Amino acid sequence: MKVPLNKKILDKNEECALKNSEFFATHDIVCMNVISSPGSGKTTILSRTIRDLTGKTKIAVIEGDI
Ligand SMILES: Nc1nc2c(ncn2[C@@H]2O[C@H](COP(=O)(O)OP(=O)(O)O)[C@@H](O)[C@H]2O)c(=O)[nH]1
Ligand SMILES: [Mg+2]
Repeated sequence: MKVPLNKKILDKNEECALKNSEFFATHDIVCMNVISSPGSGKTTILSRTIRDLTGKTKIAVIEGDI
């Protein structure tokens, strides 16, 4: 008899990600995750991108700190 000892702990996370993906797709939203070390230039590149796209498209940033 096989006794499973592990459980997928990211199930909820994947469910949530799928829901988000569907929402972005149906609303024609391009969503990207930017992750890198502190001081590597994330804020700089976002600020510049937002400046360049102002008036051309709507853009938003959600900041998360792991
Ligand atoms: N030389 C150089 N410095 C950069 C570049 N991008 C960002 N920086 C500088 O690196 C520092 C950290 O950038 P920041 O955007 O705050 O990094 P974040 O912590 O990833 O948000 C700042 O002093 C920026 O001016 C780049 O392409 N070249
Ligand atoms: Mg930053």
